[in-house]
Amino acid sequence: MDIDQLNIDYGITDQLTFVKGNGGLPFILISNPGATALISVYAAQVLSFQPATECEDLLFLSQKSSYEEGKAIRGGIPVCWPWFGPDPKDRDRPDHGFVRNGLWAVLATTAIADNETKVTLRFQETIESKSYWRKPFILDLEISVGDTLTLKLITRNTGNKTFSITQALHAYLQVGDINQVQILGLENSHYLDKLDNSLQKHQSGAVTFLEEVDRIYTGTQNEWLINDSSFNRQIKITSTSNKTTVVWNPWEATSAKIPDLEPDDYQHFICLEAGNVDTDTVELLPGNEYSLLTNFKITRD
Ligand code: TA6
Repeated sequence: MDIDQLNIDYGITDQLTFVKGNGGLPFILISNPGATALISVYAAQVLSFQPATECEDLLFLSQKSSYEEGKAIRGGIPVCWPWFGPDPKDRDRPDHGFVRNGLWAVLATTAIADNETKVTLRFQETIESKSYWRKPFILDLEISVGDTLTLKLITRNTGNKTFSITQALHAYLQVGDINQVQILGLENSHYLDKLDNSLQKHQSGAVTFLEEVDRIYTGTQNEWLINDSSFNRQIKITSTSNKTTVVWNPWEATSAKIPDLEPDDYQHFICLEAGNVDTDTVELLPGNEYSLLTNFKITRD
């Protein structure tokens, strides 16, 4: 991608600039009175979002991440699509689908207001993507950067046969200290414990972290609050159209097996992922579209 041409076609004076990012990948820098953000066009991944009133980023981004075509960037908000987790057909296709490992196209950039900037990225089918998934589709991600961050993932079925997907916005949310974090909004729900043969278990109180956590909460509501007393902040997340919520922290032993994480990184993030996962599949009839929308807002008492 030609960075100069992208700036000519889509740059917005005083708000949005394309730059050559890590590994030479095209990145988008947004700076408006509401917030600053960094987005990788490769993978359509928001890497950083910091409201003007905050001194810490919303997102965790690993210092050891790869920035290489074909590899996932560790941190920010990867897009998992059209399947979540391992290849559902066991055909050795990439975990979490193929769009987090591919180059997207820039469709539009807009200054919505002085303090809000919107970018729309599109994943276009390629010969390589067709080797993973042959269904005709258009996938857009709209990213709105202002006082809050909003992502809208829109799947369109452009073929003449129904297809199904699972998906998630795999947000790596930065926290000050994992031991001082609780998630509210999942009380009295059920989850499948991926660390215990996907047994169904009951969540009684707030979610806290004392060990590795890898859970799929089913039939959930669409509003969560992360209390982070170390950073003295709350992250309020709202979402639409998802019935499942994934919560993940790899803790010490699993982190040690993940080469693009530092040993103590697990203390500084949790993944809370709004999605349609496991049996919560989305079926799309020919010509139909489906949107998954999530908003992130940092608040303080
Ligand atoms: O979202 C939770 C999860 O599915 C975990 O099971 C863990 O595998 C994690 O995602 C990260 O996956 P990745 O392929 O990015 O290493």
